[in-house]
Amino acid sequence: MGRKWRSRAVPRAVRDVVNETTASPEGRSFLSLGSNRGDRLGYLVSALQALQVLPDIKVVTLSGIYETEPVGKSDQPWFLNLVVEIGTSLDPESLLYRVQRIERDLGRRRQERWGARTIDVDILCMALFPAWQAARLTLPHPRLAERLFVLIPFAEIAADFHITAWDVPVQQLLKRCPDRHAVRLFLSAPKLWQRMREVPS
Ligand code: A4P
Ligand code: MG
Repeated sequence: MGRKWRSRAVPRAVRDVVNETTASPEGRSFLSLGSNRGDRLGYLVSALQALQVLPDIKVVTLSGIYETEPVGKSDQPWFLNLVVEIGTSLDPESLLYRVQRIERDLGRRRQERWGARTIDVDILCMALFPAWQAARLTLPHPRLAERLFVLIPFAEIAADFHITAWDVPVQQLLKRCPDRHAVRLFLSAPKLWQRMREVPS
């Protein structure tokens, strides 16, 4: 129904393994989070805490948080961005449903495309679903290779991760990326983990 597999279906055995442990390597998935309105750090921490408590998602690794110059629409505040590795047995559409629910709960209103937002959660790629094309979702995220605000935190946590659909590791995408917008470290990953422990969810 509008959904198209461009790769082989996931074998049952693999799915069973992933269901047993959402942190298994096969279930590796990556999300990009951004905020440029209000309490940017607070929104990111709240979104991460909301992900952490979902039963079918395990937060595995966090990048640091980067402060980044806006791309696409320049007359808006700078963003805070990070990339998160999760383990999950969810299919892409179910994961999108979960992350959009978190966006809504944190007050995100879809107004202007590329405009300021309290929280944006994009799915970058999912190892079990290397290529996905549907009305509501494209994987890998079609603009991920064009953006330093994604590739710098992505390479921090998974430089060797191979994007199967494009046959290239993340570090190569970063080397080739023509983007020149500014990206600077705002909060290191250890400090972010500490912050998540301190802030009540
Ligand atoms: N959608 C399709 N594929 C995906 C995917 N892989 N992950 C659909 C998530 N969503 C996906 O997204 C619009 C629709 O895309 C969704 O309803 C979903 O069905 P949105 O989040 O509602 O709107 P958006 O974010 O304004 O649009 P879009 O196209 O996702 O924009 P981007 O590419 O996310 O860019 N500059 C800096 N420095 N940092 C940023 O974080 N973000 C943007 C938004 C622009 N400039 C930025 C940043
Ligand atoms: Mg988005």
